[in-house]
Amino acid sequence: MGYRLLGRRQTGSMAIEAALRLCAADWTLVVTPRPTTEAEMTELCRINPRGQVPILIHPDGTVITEGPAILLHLADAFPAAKLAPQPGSSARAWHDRWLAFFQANVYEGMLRELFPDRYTQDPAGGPAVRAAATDYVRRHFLILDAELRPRLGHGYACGPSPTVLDIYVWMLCFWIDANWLAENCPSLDALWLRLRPLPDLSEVEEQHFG
Ligand SMILES: N[C@@H](CCC(=O)N[C@@H](CS)C(=O)NCC(=O)O)C(=O)O
Repeated sequence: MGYRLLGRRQTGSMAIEAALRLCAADWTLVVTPRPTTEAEMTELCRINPRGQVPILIHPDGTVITEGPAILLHLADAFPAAKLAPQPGSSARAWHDRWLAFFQANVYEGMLRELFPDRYTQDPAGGPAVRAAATDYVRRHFLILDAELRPRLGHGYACGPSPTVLDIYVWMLCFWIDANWLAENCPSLDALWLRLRPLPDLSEVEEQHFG
């Protein structure tokens, strides 16, 4: 039996689907709608106590959650796909630093934009949480844009072929205002536009946003 990915459209499973395709893994998607009842939530929490997707189940049954952990596992398990620099190298340290940076700041900030009421006990506080989150997300996009600017002459963040860092950035670019991105983050916008037509990525885009 291969990998099983629990995910659904327009969620963090988008990057995992792209990586599974790029490494030609044996996998199936288990479409997992957002739980709507307590029983469904209890069931999902048996697998991931956070009740969130994406969840990758390894062929040996090991449960892997947290997008970057899943992506780095796939990069290491399928080295021929060159989805990350060699483990232990300084290039890998740089790569993992910015992957972690993007999850901790951008992805989590986007969750505050999407679900502001979860981040305040003030019943009227949602709009202020959302506005602050939008600023926060944009500030961190600008930091990564400046970091990538001198590197993209190589093609992608780490050289001539995309790594899971590029794939993660590709996914999160769908969740930010495209006009703001084009006007303020020329490096990330150029990277996004270079990644979108790649065959595996464009098929995943179609499944999530088509
Ligand atoms: N820290 C997790 C976050 C995963 C996450 O927020 N998943 C969202 C979909 S993109 C989810 O399942 N949300 C449902 C909920 O929180 O109720 C990761 O980086 O993978």
